[in-house]
Formats: sequence, C-alpha cells, structure tokens
Amino acid sequence: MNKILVIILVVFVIIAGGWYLYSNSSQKNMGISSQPDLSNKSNASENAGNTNSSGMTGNTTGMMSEEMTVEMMSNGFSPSTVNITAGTKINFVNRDSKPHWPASGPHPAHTCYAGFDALRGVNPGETYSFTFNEKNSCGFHDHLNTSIRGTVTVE
Ligand SMILES: [Cu+2]
Repeated sequence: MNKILVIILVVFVIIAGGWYLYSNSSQKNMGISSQPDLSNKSNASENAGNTNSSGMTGNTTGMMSEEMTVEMMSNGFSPSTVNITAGTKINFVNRDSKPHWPASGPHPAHTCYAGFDALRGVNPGETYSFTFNEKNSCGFHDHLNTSIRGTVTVE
C-alpha cells in the first residue's frame, strides 16, 4: 500500500510541476505576441508625420488678379502652388534654356482640368496661356519632365 501511495504522490508532483512550467511558458508567449502591436502603432505615427511634412514643399501664392504669370525654370514652376478665382488667365512663361510642357495631372492623360495642356513643348522665351474658368483643384506637371510639379486651385 505504501509503495502505491508514493507512486501516486510522485506522479502528482510530476503533473503539478509540468503544469507549472507550461503555464509559465504560455505567459512568456503572450508577452512576446503583444510586442508587434506596439511596433505597428509607432509605424503608423511615423507615416502620419511623413505625410504632413511632404505636403509643405514649394512656394504658394494667393493672388486674386485676373491674370498672372507662372515662370517655368530648370528647377520647376514658380510659383508651384497657385490659388486663383475662376476666369483667371495664367501665362506660363519659359525662362529656361530647354522646352517645358505644362499640363494638368494625371500624367499622361491630363484629364483632371479639361483643356489645360500646352499640347507641345513651349520653347525658351515662349508663353503658353490658359484661362481657368471651372472651379477645380488639380495637380499639374511638365510633360517633358514629370518630376516638375505644381498644384492649381480655382475657386
Ligand atoms: Cu503629362
């Protein structure tokens, strides 16, 4: 009888010890699995910061005149962000030594602002004029160098 009691006791200790180790290791696993949630949150806040900073590039004008000039130079449009009222004519003057082709986004369809497309490269010293009669906000670019961009908002 005593031997059987000892065996039962030993088996009970082994089971209890095994359960204790198992519950400890499962707690460790839970701790590890909660870490990716923290890293996802920090990534999301970094992305939001990048979006805010990238929206502040270029210079801005808020002219209310019926006609204005945007200069096309080797480093881009000046001004590159244009806020105008409906009916304003913009003269895109080429101040560079190479041709530039102002056109509405998106490249290459140029469909955002109907009609806003020089349809050819504007040579140095030449001007492309376009009157913005519809209220809309569109990106525009140099069709010959799509890294040169701007935004026009017509209110
Ligand atoms: Cu284009």
